[in-house]
Amino acid sequence: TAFSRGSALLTPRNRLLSSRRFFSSSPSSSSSLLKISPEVTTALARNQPVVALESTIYTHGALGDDLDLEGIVRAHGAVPAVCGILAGQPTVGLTPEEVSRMVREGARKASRRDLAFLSAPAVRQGSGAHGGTTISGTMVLARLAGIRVFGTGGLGGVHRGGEVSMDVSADLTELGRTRVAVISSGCKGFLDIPRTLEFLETQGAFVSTFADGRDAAGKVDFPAFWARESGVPSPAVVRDEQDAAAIILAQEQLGIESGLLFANPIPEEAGIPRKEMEAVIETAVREATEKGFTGNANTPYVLQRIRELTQGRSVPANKALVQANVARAAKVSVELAKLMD
Ligand code: PSU
Ligand code: MN
Repeated sequence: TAFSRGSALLTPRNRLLSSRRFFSSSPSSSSSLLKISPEVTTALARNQPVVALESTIYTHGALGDDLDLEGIVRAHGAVPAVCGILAGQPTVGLTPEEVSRMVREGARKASRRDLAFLSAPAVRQGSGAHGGTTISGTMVLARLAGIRVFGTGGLGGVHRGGEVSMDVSADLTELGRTRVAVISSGCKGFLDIPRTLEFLETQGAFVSTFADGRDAAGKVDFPAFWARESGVPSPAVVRDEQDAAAIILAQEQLGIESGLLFANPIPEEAGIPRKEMEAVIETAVREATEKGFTGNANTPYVLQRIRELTQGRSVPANKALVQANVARAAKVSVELAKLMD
């Protein structure tokens, strides 16, 4: 995705090569390995709204099979594009049947670092393991396909104690280098939110929160997944989807390659207050450390433990927030398509 990087340095021959590789009319041509579904290919070619969806939420989320995120995207007039690695084939626009197969047969959790490893079978026309792509992995695939907007649950971040363990999600560095707009309920509430925001600032990622009529002057919290409030003010605030679309387009017109985060607080009626969650979170995080759940096993373990400790109450909240984020992402993608018309 080395679009127009230092074009002054290109010789005419290099310019020709680079324009063939990166500016040809079909967005899929930037990667011959990536499979993009016909529906998504057509929508992108026509500049119609498309929303990327991650597959980790299905393969590692255990939120049930009635999320219907694709239905939500379609109901708002956009085309859904579930991203993941199906039997060794990196894919944008997985069908519901393909996603079910991944869930049934089991998938590896795949962030940026895992993509080539899991996709190597397709290079040799063979078949391999499934990869449920995280926010990081999904952003990479979405960007390669030319998708600008991605709706999901909660961003990964700097883990509590991360200043010692150095457990910092690849989602954060991805936002630093991959121009995709992510709509999430802030970051997962068991993380170190102030440090997560510091890290995103250093990475040059735009971070904002939808105000939804609240006073925008420094009073809007960056949300904490299950809770609307975090005690940490959002670095920026956006009013609505039209605002978000204009920011996304400005970033593109300026040629800034970093990503953008639009936090969408959990719907009021579905939220679990921060105070209530705090004790549960502390237990889950402590146990994960004691039992040695490090690396990419940490987040799934903590989420699973929180589910048990809340007697399942965290699940409907998680579902409601993902669905609201995906609806919002679809609206943003529709506004973006209007602006680009
Ligand atoms: N939902 C889950 N389990 C997960 C995630 C979401 O039920 O593991 C993912 C998201 O895909 C997010 C990722 O991108 O967790 C971050 O994981 P890590 O902290 O390992 O970077
Ligand atoms: Mn991690």
